[in-house]
Amino acid sequence: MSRRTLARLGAPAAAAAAITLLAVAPASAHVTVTPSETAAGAYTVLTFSAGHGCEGSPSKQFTIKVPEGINDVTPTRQPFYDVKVTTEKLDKPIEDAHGNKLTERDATVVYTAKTPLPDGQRDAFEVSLQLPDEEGTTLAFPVVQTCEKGETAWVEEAPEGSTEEPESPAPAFEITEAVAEDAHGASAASHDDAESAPAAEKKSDGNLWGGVGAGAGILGLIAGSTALALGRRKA
Ligand SMILES: [Cu+2]
Repeated sequence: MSRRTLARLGAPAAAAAAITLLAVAPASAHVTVTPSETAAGAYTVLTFSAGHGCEGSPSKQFTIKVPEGINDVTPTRQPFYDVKVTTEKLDKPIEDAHGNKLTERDATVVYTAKTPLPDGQRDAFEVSLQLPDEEGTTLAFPVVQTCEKGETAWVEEAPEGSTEEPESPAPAFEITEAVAEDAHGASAASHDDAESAPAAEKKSDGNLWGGVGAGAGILGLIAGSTALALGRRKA
């Protein structure tokens, strides 16, 4: 990623607005985000979609900025892109959910196209992460779309209470009320339990291998009976 792109991602909204005024994009499409979950503290998969190039120019790269309050992201592989997560040093080390000390945080996710995405075709990128515990906050993920000719910085955030959409809005959504006892909370809790109970984990590992063995046996039986069935059909 160029120094300029990094600077652009950090650029104040006003400066970014001035720059993006030059780019004329259709009102629809844009680069958008669709979260699988929006509840505070929930694990979510964000799907970023790009609906067009830069004024007709094919897209080469999408750089997604990880907002403050999120330190760890996992991108889904995308067959048409190379994906890379860049990190940055934290001012103060923090402890993650597993008790590990973190000195760095994930700063950006960069999807680089193996073949440029033609204008008029869309593509999507998934990033999984845990949402911060900040109900009611609008979470914005600024994206820089780099094209063969030019780029579009989807980094503008609508002023508080404004109904007017900026020219190139940053993909964003609102964090909703935390869900106490849903499947997500439960799975997060059991994940933590597994981490803090190595004995239980070992036991389940044993069960897992036992399960695989049994599974292989069953597969063998199925394969055998299929062969038998095929043999019968042939005969
Ligand atoms: Cu658009």
